[in-house]
Amino acid sequence: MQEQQRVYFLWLMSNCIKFKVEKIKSVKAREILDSRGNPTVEVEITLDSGIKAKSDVPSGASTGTYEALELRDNDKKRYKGKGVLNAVANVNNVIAPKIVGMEIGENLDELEKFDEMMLNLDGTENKTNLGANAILGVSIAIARASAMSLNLPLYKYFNKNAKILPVPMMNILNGGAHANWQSTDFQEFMLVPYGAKNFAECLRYGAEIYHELKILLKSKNFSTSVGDEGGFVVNVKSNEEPIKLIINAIENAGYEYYKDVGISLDVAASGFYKDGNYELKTENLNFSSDEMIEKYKDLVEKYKILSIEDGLAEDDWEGWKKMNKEIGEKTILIGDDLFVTNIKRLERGIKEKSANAVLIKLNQIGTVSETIKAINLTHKTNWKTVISHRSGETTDTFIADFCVGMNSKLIKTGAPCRSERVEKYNQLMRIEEELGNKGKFAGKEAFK
Ligand code: 2PG
Ligand code: MG
Repeated sequence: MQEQQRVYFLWLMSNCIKFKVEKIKSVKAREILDSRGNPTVEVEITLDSGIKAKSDVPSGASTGTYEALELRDNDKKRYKGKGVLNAVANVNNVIAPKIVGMEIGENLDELEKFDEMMLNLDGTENKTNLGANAILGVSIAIARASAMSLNLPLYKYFNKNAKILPVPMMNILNGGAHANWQSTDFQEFMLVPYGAKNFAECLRYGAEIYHELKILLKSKNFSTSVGDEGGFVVNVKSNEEPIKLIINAIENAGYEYYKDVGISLDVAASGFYKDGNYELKTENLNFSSDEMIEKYKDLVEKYKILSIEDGLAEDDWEGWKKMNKEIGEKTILIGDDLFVTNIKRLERGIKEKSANAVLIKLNQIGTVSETIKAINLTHKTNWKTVISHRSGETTDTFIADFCVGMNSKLIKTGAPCRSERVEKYNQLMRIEEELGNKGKFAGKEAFK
């Protein structure tokens, strides 16, 4: 064959392969363990071409009441009832037979078709038949398989022009349910190194401060053991003390508080909301909604807290409205348990002006497509999104790519410690490297 013909032939072949629509050859789910040693669902999809895409589903501890159902076996003889063999069987026996042989999608509309099919198969509002853990495992694996078959990095599957690297909120002091209620009532004290020049530097700031904090805690005879998200669990006497410790560590690491690195909080207030009041055990206080708002006003004034997540409980709609009116101009108010990534709750929040940002967790709603709708609505409203991990995680890095692909300027995925947390940050560094000059670190813009 002439050289020219040979080149043409090879070009033709490679394009035929590229444009050939692939079919799903097999779908296999299995039970694996998450970072807390609890079972979770893993789904593996194989395409005709031999491409294999895997996804591992995360799991929360301080879960919102209105989240889609995470199906557990409740068989007390296995994993204290936490097994997920039923969810696994739902993938293998109910979902797989429907989707094996189907063409894999090339765009998000086609992913939505798969998701809708699973929603119909389930037939309930909260995914109580098949389980959100079963459905989400398949949904993510399909998205990943589609990206692989298109030969695209995962973030580009969501948006070919994606270029924003998010600012991480790193949870370096763990309280609430993530520390077995042995520390603060507030659940998360997060470092936000938004003054760095790029993502990799941002991560360096965070890790350096994390290590300074460890030295500081040791010098004050505090424990340096870590909680579910890799942050330290410290036996302090108030919910304010960790803020002071973190500022100290920031300065010890050679950074300027607020200019280089700020602080964000996830109070996770639903966890200590009892009979209409907020029970702050660390401080021996029982606060009304109004008193909580006063407390936040004070903290925002004193420390210029960048954002407060779940400052009030998931059913305290009146309180949220008031809180947003009083401090929504001064800080970012993020709804997590309040919205549970659910369009219906989000629409109510937008109407009532309850907050100005939304925490996005795929497994709260249970499909990639529904999550995308929640993000799009939030951005359309000019509210911010924070893409989030769960306290029970695996080394699956889907949310890193998803965050970049969805143009979200903020991500929270734990401390710069423990592989299941760090892997997401490492993936963001890889994406930053790949984007090169085209990449843009969100930096302080993320909070404007
Ligand atoms: C939260 C999350 C993640 P969990 O409350 O924001 O940090 O915790 O996964 O336990 O709900
Ligand atoms: Mg939260």
